[in-house]
Amino acid sequence: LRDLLEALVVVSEKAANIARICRQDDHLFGLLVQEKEADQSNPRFVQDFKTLADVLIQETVKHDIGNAFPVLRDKIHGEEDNVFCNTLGEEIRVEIQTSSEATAELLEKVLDGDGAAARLLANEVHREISASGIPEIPSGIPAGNVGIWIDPIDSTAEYIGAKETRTDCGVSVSGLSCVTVLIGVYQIETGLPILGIVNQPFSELAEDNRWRGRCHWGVSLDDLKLCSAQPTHHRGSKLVCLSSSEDAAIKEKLESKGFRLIEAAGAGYKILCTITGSADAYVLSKGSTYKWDTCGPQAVLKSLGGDVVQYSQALEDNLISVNYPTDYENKLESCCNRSGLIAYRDPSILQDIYDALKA
Ligand code: 2IP
Ligand code: CA
Ligand code: CA
Repeated sequence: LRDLLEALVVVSEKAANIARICRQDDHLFGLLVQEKEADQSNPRFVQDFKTLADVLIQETVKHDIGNAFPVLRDKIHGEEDNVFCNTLGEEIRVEIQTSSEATAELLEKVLDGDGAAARLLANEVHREISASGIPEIPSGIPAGNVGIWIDPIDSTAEYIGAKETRTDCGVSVSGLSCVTVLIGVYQIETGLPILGIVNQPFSELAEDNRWRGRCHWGVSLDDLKLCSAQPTHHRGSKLVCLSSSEDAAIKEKLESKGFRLIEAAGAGYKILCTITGSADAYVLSKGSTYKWDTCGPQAVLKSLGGDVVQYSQALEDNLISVNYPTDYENKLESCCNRSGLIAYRDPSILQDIYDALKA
């Protein structure tokens, strides 16, 4: 399990590098924000560079983890599909090759002959990275095996739009800090997450005007709980993160019971705030998140004694963890966390939340 954790931390760092370079390299950034008119662009090539960045990150995770752990190769799932269909109806499959040159060659085909962009991206995909601070873990990968969910970029809208809005309590409402790379490992037997990575590529803007990231991980398998994060308990009012699309009635109920509410972008980011202690909980009454949004961050919360439970069940005094089935036919339908969710770190907050919501 230690080797898997290390490999996932490393590949999440690669993912964060790809996300950062697409914003910090002038040439790639130009591609990222351009609005292509359909008739101007070459229909043979990928229309939309941001989708390529997403897919490339996901394929990098699949490639590196699949190579290091061949038994997991068929069990790695992600939000994105790696087959693009251009307007001529031709399929282009993005797959990581064995060398940087070969990956660049493939990317160049997808990128309308843009060799410079292809080489920059391929360099990051094949860069050697190491991780530090990964502890010994006295446990193997569970028998009966595991599955993996990847959200290569959560908060794509913030990744492109990036209007920084911070609050006085350390939670960002919008902007690059809401972008996360999410990787979660769940145990097939129980359907529950056991290992998770939440990598925040744009955690702080350093003096050299380059972004630095932060990587959080957690392991929660039976009694074994290990976490990279040291939650800092924030003082004052009980703080709950919500989606900007949350119902007014729910906001009113929480506010009337003394909760302070913050509408922050990104499902992964809202759980991250709950992990770090910037917030106490994330409440979502709707089915607007998916398995790839929650698997990684839920594992980290579990490693700290928290969890992500189903909202509608919780209101009936039924604590059911969000869980991860292995069969899914219609991806969007069966991967949806349909019952909404409540993410918390400290279980004692749950009662207050129920009391407010049921009032
Ligand atoms: C989205 C993204 C949105 C979030 C939604 C996620 O993922 O994180 O911000 O909505 O739940 O699925 P909200 O910000 O209202 O919580 P993606 O960017 O990967 O589509
Ligand atoms: Ca997402
Ligand atoms: Ca995404």
